[in-house]
Amino acid sequence: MQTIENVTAWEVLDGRGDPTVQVTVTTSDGARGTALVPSGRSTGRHEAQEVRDGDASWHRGRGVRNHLEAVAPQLRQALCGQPLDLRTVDQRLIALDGTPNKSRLGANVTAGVSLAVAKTAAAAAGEPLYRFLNPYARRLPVPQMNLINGGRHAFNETPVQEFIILPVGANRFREALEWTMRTYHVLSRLVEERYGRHALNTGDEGGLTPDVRRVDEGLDLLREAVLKAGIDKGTRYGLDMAATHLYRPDDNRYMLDQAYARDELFSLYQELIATHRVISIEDPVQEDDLEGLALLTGKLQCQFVGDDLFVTNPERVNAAVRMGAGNALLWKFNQIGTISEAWDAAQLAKSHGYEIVVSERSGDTEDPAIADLAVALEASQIKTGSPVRGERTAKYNRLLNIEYELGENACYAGERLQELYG
Ligand code: 2PG
Ligand code: MG
Repeated sequence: MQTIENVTAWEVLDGRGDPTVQVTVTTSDGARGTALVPSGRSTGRHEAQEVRDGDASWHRGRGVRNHLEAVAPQLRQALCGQPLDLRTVDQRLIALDGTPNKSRLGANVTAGVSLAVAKTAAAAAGEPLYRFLNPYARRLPVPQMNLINGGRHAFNETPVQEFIILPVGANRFREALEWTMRTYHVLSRLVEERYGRHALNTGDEGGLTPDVRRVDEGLDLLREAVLKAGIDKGTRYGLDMAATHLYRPDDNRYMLDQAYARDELFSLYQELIATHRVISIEDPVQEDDLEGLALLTGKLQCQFVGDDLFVTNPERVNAAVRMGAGNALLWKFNQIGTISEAWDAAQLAKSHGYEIVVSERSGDTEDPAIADLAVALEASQIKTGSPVRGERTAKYNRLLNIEYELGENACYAGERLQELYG
């Protein structure tokens, strides 16, 4: 096995123009891997913590250059000369950090080092990342295509964070992508007619930004576009409620077009599942209500995805599994801060029948690695926004490349989702 020769960490920018971490790892034999770290805005309180400089004179306090300068010698001391082995490196990072939530080194730093090591190891083996991590990987995920952005990802009056289509009936990934872009263009015309030109401005994840106050209004709009695009039969719908950010703890209500008590919210979901072909709802309740998630999962036939609720943390996934809370894991490696811990969270979830939805962050970068990770994890879905911004197309184009590379061996996860949720 090769050994790590050097680790460098620099400040670069993410897709929102905020500073983020770039890490490059090199080995004595000349292998090399570079990773860029994404950053969330609708973050969960149980996520591992980013560390930023807080120096108001540099990128509004969001800089990371001073912190990187401070931790780089420690990283080099802990890792240089060590074998190029992802698990060993991740263990060393966890030990060096020494906190329960990566708040000393910063999950932005540990996630960068961990991913850069995974890429370097793949390069050293002469394999693409997905195949290095899983030699049997050949399934392309269904894109959960977020066409309308709201909540913290857009400057509009839309309380729901993400209105999503799932092209489950496509035969291949490339067809799924064509279907969704066709729908995007039809939807753009509808949105312009009804909400005005300003609603064509895109949110953080490339979705359109009409003011959609009611949940059914957004879903109706998507359905109309899907019908006009001619892909009605093979399309299902999803929502990311990001309910943590709708929740008012003082009166225990969720703020949508009106205030909803939890049981009223559940009735709304029941209605939407029955009438609007909704097969996936992410964070349907606030991040501390695993019990509510368990109730909902037992009651309704739908994919319930834990994001802020699970934070890609094996311990939280374990708690959820024991309670029967949710049936899908939203997988973001920087929520936990190392690839191996995130990998373990996915394997644990999968072993209990949970689906995996690999996800970007709203402040993402041109690093396409989650495409490889989704294929390696055999995730049935990926969520990476609308393909009209570079940090989004980076992932879709990488998936297209993987599909071409796999050739006849490639398959598409749409059928699986249809079997599960009709
Ligand atoms: C989410 C994510 C990504 P953020 O809530 O699912 O869409 O948002 O990266 O802002 O946490
Ligand atoms: Mg979410």
